[in-house]
Amino acid sequence: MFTDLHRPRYHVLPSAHWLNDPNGLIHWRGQYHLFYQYNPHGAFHGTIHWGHAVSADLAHWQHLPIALRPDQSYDQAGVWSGCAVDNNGVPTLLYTGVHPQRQCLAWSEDNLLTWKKRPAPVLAAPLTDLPLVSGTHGPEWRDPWVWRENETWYMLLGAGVRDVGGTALLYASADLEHWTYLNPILVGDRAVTGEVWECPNLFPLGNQHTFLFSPVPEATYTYYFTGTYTAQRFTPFAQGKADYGPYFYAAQTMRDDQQRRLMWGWIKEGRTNEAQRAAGWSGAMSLPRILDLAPDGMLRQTPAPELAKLRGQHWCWENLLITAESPPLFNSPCAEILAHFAPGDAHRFGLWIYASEAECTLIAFDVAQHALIVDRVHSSLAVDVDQDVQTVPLPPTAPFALRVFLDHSIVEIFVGAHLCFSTRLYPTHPASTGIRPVAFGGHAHLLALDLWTMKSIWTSAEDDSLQPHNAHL
Ligand code: DQQ
Repeated sequence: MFTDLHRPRYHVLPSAHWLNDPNGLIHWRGQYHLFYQYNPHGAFHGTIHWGHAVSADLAHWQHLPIALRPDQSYDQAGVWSGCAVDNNGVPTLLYTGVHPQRQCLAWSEDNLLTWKKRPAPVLAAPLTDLPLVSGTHGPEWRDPWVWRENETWYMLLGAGVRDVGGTALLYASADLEHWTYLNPILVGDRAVTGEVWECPNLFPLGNQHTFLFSPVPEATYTYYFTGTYTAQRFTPFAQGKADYGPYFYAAQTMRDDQQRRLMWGWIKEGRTNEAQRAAGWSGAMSLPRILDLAPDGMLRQTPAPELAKLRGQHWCWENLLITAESPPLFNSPCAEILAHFAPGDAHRFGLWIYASEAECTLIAFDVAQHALIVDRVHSSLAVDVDQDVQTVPLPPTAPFALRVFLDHSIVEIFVGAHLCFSTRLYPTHPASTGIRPVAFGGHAHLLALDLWTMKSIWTSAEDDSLQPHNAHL
């Protein structure tokens, strides 16, 4: 993979094969632990294990051995998603074993390196009278999200009420092992928010609660509600998507020792299954994002400030009048860009990225629509990658400012803290790396553009992403 133009350098991903959801996020004795759904046998979803990476500074990461394998009678088809809690000093994982889906528990006695599994699931049946949506192997109820209030543990499981909509079922326990069913905290409308909710997360944020869920069959976006959580029921008053690009799924959050609420999502691929298998790898974690709430209840997101440790050389430009003819400023597929614009008479302005004679992608503001435009129609000469134009209306207070993280095939765009848009780009030419400001139908002002080249997150000895794949066989 040394020569793989598309492989990210500063997003967490395994040395090869398949990654999906973030799992078991926990800050333990000064280290951030990031587990993830992992198939060590190929770049496709199957034989799901829990991979494990660790970071002391939220910027540089190290791979640790696989944490959980499908090795019990109750999880032999896969160790599906779940969370981590501190059970009176014992790091403890709750996850869904398949098939059928059952809620299971593992704990570590050696600082999260190896895990012991309880001989039997902690919850083998949903215990609810609600008619749950079922698949071929039984009810869909999974992805435990667990927290403690006073002396009681609570668990949410994603599920769906047949013909009604997605839901999150609430359970209680005194010891994490014996659970009683309480009620659904809310039930969605199937036509609006899907049949089944995966990966529920519920946490206090500001003076409200935020609820994250990832609905199927759409399986494309992580959604959020903000609202009140009282008497074990959640009442939403604001809602949105955690990321408006169609690749940020199954997000999970954690609180660190600075009391920050951090979120990661699974960045899916934007190319065919065959292309993923041919590449030998699929999926990556998003960058860590810090969450807070705007006064209107909308979720605000800021990339973790620790990411600045990955910055290399710095370049800046100021007060450029930009038009359709503006020349490229720089060439890089691995950079952070901070760009502040002011409108002129152009109807649309922004940046070309990954640009060459043959390929280019546009990230722009449309003035009349007050929208973010991401145009991937000419992103790649390959035929097996996603190509489209996405238009996302911006909140009225969003600035004409872009913070863009380019990491080869992954691009994460932040418009202020107001809106995130992640996308996937697979240019075919090594020369498709141009970064060029542009304005259409007139001019606009580029007040300032700061650019930093970005370094790899892996320490050199473990630089999986930069070593030939066969170094790990
Ligand atoms: N991925 C896991 C499930 C979860 C889904 C299986 C979400 O536990 O519901 O890999 O992407």
